[in-house]
Amino acid sequence: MHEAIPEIQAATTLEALQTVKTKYVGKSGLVTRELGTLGKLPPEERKARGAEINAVRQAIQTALDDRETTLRREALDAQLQSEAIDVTLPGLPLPAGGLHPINRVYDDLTGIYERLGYTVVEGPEVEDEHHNFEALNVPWYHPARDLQDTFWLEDGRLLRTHTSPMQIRYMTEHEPDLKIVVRGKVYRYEATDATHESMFHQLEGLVVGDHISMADLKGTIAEMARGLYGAGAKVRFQPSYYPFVEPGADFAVYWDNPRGESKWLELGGCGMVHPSVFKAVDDLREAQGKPRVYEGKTGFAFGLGPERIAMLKYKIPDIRYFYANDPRVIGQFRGEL
Ligand code: FA5
Repeated sequence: MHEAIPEIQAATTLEALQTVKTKYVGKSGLVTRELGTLGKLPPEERKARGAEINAVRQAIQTALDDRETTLRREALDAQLQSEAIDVTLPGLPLPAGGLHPINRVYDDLTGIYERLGYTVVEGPEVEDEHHNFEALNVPWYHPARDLQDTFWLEDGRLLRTHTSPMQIRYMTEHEPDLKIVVRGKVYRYEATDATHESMFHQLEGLVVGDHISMADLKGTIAEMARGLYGAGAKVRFQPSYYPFVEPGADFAVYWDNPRGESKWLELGGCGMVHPSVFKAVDDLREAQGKPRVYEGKTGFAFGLGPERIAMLKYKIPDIRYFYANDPRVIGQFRGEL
């Protein structure tokens, strides 16, 4: 039994210690069994022998308790050690996502318009013919429908070819005065090249009120150009034709930078809202039991492609890079939100 103490000392885990404990002081352990033999001794020896065994058992129990305390403390120390956090270590960088370049340009643009008091809205990409064409003064026989080749859906609906149908939707729901910009995807069934995609984005503007003039439109586009390209930015308007405006124009921004890469950037179309559009809106409102409130109003609208701005800003030579999901392109926009 005198091996008990060295065995206890040698136990390096709580499990090993439990084994030693069972071996000596468990129910059928050596010491317990020894105590059981007392009854067979002659009475005069019993007392002395009993005291002896009890002393041994006491010594073993004390050694067991001490060892257990030690092992538990060691285990706790080890755990604390392994789970310790060194708050002085530099943090691990987390892989950050990034905003797509088109969303960055959208944020720049909508930021400019929000500061001018515009409301930013979005609308459905699946449209009906009435909102995408008819109400915008493009009847079915109109050659302008060929200008925007359309993806038709099976149920006669279509993927919107521009964001202009939101002019109709918004005016049907809201009364003037109003100032909105619409952001979203548009689709055209056309061959792709470095500057044309079959899915791209537009930013549409619409302002309606009393005595809105072409001068207001030009001032607004100029303000946007300054917001994008600084105080020296210039804008150019050239007459153009869109059935839903009269007069209509295309506008370009003179893009000037210190590296001498100045050029005119053709951005989009604009014009004064055509009276036929206001009439179509009033007709829709009337059919819904709403008052006709657009007759006699004036307004301007514009629509532009943010891809053009992003291509110049980020020096992306081909529009198709935006949507090819090549991580080498998109990865360059990580981590600087
Ligand atoms: C329109 O879509 C008119 N709805 C714009 C408008 C709104 C005029 C309100 C008047 C009043 P357009 O088809 O020109 O117009 O397209 C507008 C802009 O979208 C273009 O200037 C160009 O920047 C961009 N765009 C047109 N087609 C593509 C294409 N396939 N890929 C990328 N961008 C395109």
